[in-house]
Amino acid sequence: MKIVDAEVLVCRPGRNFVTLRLTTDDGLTGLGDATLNGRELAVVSYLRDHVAPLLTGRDPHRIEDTWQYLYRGAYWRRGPVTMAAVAAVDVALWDIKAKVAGLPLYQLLGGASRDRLLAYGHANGRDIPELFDSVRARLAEGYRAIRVQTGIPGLNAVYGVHPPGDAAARDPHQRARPLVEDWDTAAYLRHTPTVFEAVRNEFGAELPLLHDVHHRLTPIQAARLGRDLEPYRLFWLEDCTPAENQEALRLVRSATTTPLAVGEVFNSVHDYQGLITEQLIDYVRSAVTHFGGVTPLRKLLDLAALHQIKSAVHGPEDISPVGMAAALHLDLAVHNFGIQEFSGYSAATHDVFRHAFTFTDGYLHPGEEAGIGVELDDALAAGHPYERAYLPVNRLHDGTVHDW
Ligand code: GCO
Ligand code: MG
Repeated sequence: MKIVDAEVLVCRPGRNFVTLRLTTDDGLTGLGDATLNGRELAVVSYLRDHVAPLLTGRDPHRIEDTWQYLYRGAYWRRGPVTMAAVAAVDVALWDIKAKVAGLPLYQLLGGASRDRLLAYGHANGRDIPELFDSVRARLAEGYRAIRVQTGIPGLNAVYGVHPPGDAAARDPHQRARPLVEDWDTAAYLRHTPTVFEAVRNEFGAELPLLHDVHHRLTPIQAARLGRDLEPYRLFWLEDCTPAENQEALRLVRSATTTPLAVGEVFNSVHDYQGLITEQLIDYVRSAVTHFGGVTPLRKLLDLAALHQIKSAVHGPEDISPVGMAAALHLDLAVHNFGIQEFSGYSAATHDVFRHAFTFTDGYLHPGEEAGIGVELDDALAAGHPYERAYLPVNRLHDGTVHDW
């Protein structure tokens, strides 16, 4: 069997997605997600101009060799663009191999280690009443674990918070020009514990609550927040400080028992090294799409398992259904599954990407279709052309750019 075609499809059914489709000489196809929110066309070029010419003629069954060939053969290793492109190839090859075997991908990864996958969804509100309505809406949709993000008194636009029902504002992650959000760490640190006290008083002690700090605190500020949130028993505090500085997590870890989740912006096991071996985190957040594919993410999760660290694969709406499906197959197979983020998709996205995975009663399952269980409808995709879009930027009151 040989790869005879590698095509990169870009569409925007509500938000931009980049999809690689590989075709073999006997007509089998495999899909891979190459979406990098805000820098999509960089990955398109990496695939079209540099990788695709190397794939035609290769044996699609040689997944590990192809991964090593693309990783080591490029010379310039790692980074979000490179690893999103490599991931798309990796997942497309696993899709093909599973289709040849006539099995859902998880069966090739060791079979099911569980019956279903606990999901978490996003609740947010500009204020507490709006937040409560959003939590109730997620509970009504079946979610059994909920990420909580709120507005902050004195700030106009904050990560993860958008007016209910406002379609344009609902998508701050995809704007024609970067939306400028504002930030005040002191106000955030004062306000956030009061939010979780209110949520616990309203929704009880058992509901798993997650919170994403989104890289914004210094180590000591993150330590303070982790300690202040201990009474509310969070499921985790995510990206509490920019984790390129791995020393920072050592300080935070020594100060608080609030569980820590890190890694959605990481694209290599080397980004995690000390965090895992020194047990400084509790969940690893990388997505199949941004970590180079199923092949390396499985290896990362096996390393994490040695340190009782669990998976929590990144799954917002900018991970396409192709990347989501690949994650669910891996989630089902590994022993140290933790939780799966699932924000859901627009109706147009569900139409363009027909998928076998399901979300029922708060749990996900990849389905039993051979391969990863996703097909892309080219005709429908063509009706949703790419439009350049940017993630927001974050500024302090004095205008200084801050981490978003
Ligand atoms: C999350 C992430 C997202 C990112 C987005 C960037 O935890 O889901 O932080 O909200 O901001 O994926 O493209
Ligand atoms: Mg996050």
